[in-house]
Amino acid sequence: MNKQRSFLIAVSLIFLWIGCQSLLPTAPEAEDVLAEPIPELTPQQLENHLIGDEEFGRIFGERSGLGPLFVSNACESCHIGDGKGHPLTTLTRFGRYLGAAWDPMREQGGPQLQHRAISGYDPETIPSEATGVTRLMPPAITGLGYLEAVQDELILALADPEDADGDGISGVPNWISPPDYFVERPHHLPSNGQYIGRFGKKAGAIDLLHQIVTAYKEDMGITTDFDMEENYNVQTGVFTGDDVEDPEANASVVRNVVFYVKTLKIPPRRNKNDPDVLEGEQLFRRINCVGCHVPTLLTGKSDVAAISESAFHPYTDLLLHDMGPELDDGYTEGTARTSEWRTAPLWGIGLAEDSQGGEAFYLHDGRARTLEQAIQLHGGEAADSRAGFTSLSAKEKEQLISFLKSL
Ligand code: HEC
Ligand code: HEC
Ligand SMILES: [Ca+2]
Ligand SMILES: [Ca+2]
Ligand SMILES: [Ca+2]
Ligand SMILES: [Ca+2]
Repeated sequence: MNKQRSFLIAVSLIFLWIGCQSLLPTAPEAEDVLAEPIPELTPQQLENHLIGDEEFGRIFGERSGLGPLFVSNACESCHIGDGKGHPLTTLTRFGRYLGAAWDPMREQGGPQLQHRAISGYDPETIPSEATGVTRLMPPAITGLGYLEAVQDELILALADPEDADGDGISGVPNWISPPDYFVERPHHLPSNGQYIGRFGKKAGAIDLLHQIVTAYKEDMGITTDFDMEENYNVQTGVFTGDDVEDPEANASVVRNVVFYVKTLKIPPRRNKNDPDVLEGEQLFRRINCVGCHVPTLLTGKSDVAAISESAFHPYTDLLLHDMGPELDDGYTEGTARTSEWRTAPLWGIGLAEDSQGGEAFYLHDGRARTLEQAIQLHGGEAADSRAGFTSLSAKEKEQLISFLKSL
């Protein structure tokens, strides 16, 4: 990533230069910046946040434990500026159905592909037996402390598995078997030993610790106190790790990174009171985008005062929805079906281009290049909502898009 860093520095220097030339310095407005802590943190919390930030940016190499198999070498290499990632930094996952049962193909290196390896090791390839392959783009990771603190009770109240209210939208949680280091908290309501997943595009991770320990291992090949197993290449039958002593990141490092992500601020809104934006917001309700993209959720108690018992606006219900055949990659996690995805939070969607290199890529793999295309690819439970969008006048469509861009 050194190359990328120096590229970024070079680019910012050029911009600085252009800025001086045109006498218009272009420091980003605070309201456009995602990579910032929640403003109300205590001095101690802010210090922990900054320590976590440092670790989040840490570049691993062969001498610090990278691999033997890996995808990239730093959290920040995929989550640049904490914003939505680029299709060049996708994670590839695969699996297959054995009869009715989903098989993540662990004996063949599933579910995640590590397409890179340190010297002396072979990277993985996608086995020909895999029937489902998906490419997932990094989501923005701001405001996640709020999503983590939503009580299971509320998520279950939003679910409507039998579509009792007849609006064509069901919505179910993804039930996930917890890893052995998982600690249940008062807001969890397990069912048969499984917990509601809420992070990842299929809602495969129960909490931030689960998501981040998995990222260290599967994305970078970094062992932690929580998961001491290296990423072996089971495809070639090589069960030797690297030469770096395990754990390569200890529990306090991992907890600091969890705290960093947990205390990143909510994406700021822009042009909230613009008349077109306000009109677009009404349309968003009228064509029932809110049936899944629920505007307001509530948190339970949290050790971070700002997060505790507050209302916030992520535009998700954290539930899985059948999005129809077009978004079905034949791959899945937990109890989700292959056509089901967790409602993508829409907060910060208007800032996507800033972290995607000035272009926009929407939906789980970035296949949609405009917000309109993203909506047109909504099928399944969202088909009525899509039809509602199609029947809007050109002006109304623009207003709806202005609203999305203000989020
Ligand atoms: C190779 C690129 C890559 C690396 C490296 C990486 N991530 Fe991610 N991250 C992703 C992708 C892609 C997803 C979406 C995964 C999914 O949907 O299951 C994701 C998801 C997440 C999420 C969940 C976001 C949400 O809204 O549900 C968090 C939190 C996160 N990553 C944090 C981290 C941290 C912390 C690290 C370093 C320890 C890290 N990531 C390393 C690509 C990466
Ligand atoms: C049935 C539930 C449902 C309804 C109704 C729905 N959506 Fe979605 N939406 C989703 C899911 C699930 C995703 C994630 C799909 C994916 O990543 O492939 C998504 C993704 C999106 C995205 C892309 C987000 C990103 O990060 O790339 C946008 C934009 C969006 N929806 C806008 C809308 C609008 C506008 C409406 C109303 C016309 C709407 N949605 C109605 C469930 C829904
Ligand atoms: Ca390692
Ligand atoms: Ca693998
Ligand atoms: Ca319903
Ligand atoms: Ca090691």
